[in-house]
Amino acid sequence: MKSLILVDIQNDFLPGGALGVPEGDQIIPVVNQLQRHFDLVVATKDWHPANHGSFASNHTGTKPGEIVDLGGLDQILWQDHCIQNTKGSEFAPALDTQKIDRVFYKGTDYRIDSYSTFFDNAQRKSTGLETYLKGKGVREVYIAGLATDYCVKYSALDAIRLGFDVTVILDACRGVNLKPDDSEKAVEEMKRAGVSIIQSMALLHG
Ligand code: VGL
Ligand code: ZN
Repeated sequence: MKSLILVDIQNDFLPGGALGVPEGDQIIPVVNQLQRHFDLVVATKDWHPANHGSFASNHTGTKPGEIVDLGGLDQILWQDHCIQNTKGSEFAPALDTQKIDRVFYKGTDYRIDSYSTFFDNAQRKSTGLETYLKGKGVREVYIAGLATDYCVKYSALDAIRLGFDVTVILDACRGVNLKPDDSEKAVEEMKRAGVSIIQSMALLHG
């Protein structure tokens, strides 16, 4: 059983959004094409309360990009983004959502961030995705979405640890690239952990 995980394809991560990922919108037609090649499609939403600890606005005298301590973990601060039930947290309008079986929410606890679609950043609380996938008999997961250097990377690394066969579809992802080579480094780190990296062509015309 093969599942496609669509990571955080939300308005705030598109160009012009609160935390716009360069070219983030360009993955949408690819992702829409890919969905029909999978037995199961699930999606995640970054889903923060307004008082979330990853927002620079909730720490006095800080700016996005700075690092603070959040509950004992280093936390990069971001612009306010993906606030629950706002336009910015909705799926991108061009995303085909018909085949999405279930949506998993992350970053809901103001005290901790959650880049991975499986666990919070301290690996304490699960989103339920692991149990869900394993319950459906999924052994292979393919990952697409935003952003390559954060939520895609941490989701792929967790999926490996959880025993899935993991593939990231690179042209169906884009990175934030706070530093220009962050996405390249993320790809190297994923490869070293055992993640397969492919282009969508391999599935669409394979
Ligand atoms: C993400 C930064 C902050 C992501 C989420 O989806 O990659 N990045 N929150
Ligand atoms: Zn976030």
